[in-house]
Amino acid sequence: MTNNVTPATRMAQLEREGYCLIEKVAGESLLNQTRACVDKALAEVDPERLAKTKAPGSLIDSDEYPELADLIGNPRALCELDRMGLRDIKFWKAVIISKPPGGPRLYWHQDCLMWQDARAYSDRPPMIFLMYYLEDTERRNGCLRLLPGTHRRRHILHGMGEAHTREINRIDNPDDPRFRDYPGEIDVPVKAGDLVVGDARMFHSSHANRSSDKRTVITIWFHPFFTDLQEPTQSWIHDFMHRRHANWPQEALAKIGPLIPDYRGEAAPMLQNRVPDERLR
Ligand SMILES: O=C(O)CCC(=O)C(=O)O
Repeated sequence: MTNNVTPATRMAQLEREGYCLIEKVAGESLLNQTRACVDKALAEVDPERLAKTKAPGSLIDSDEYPELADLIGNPRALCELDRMGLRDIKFWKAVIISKPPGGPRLYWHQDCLMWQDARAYSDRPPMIFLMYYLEDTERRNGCLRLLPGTHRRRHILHGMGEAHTREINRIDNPDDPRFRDYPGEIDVPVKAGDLVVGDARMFHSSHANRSSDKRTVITIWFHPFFTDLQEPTQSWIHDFMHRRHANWPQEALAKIGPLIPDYRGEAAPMLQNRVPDERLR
């Protein structure tokens, strides 16, 4: 995609294919600050925990890392999303996913957690990801892979099990079909600082890292048009975000102020549901 792509064409691509790319959204200083946070998180993580998530690489949540607030609240990204027409966006969590040299490919999965919500069967994504890669990526060091269109269309992968279970994270079965290639898949190589915006309902994965350096992505989960989601969905996002980021200092929370969910209704939080029903065809 080139720089003369307009917000409207990006939005159309997000709706049609499930993703779009926005170039040069994080500058060198923000990238370096985020890389320092990643190094700290990787130094602190229990190696036994890393062994349990061999397929993705590190899966370190933002709970204890308020240093990520600048990236999550990055005004350049928020401005571009606004220009695309994505409004009333609320934050759920961010994850540090660092694939070490030699790290294997990731399995195909989709991350929508609210398939009971009518929004999951509409053109308006109930949940989107913002992926910032901290290194330039290509197939050799584990770039992102996507199956465009699968956010709105049933695929054979929908019947192959849920994402992020212990077994698939540990690669108990290297022949699991979720590690295979599928017709229509594309590679999404990017430059550090570019932003991939994607629909959480779309199947995605990554290539193995065959380079001698680690490859890290910060995945940030947002919910656009928050108040248009069903109340139990809003309640769950609110509850999760506030509980998991309870230790963040005010200064960090202030950097993501408009993104903080503020559900004030009475509905109990939804139960997570990763499986689409018959409404997905
Ligand atoms: O590691 C990657 O490139 C993809 C990360 C991913 O699949 C996710 O954050 O859900």
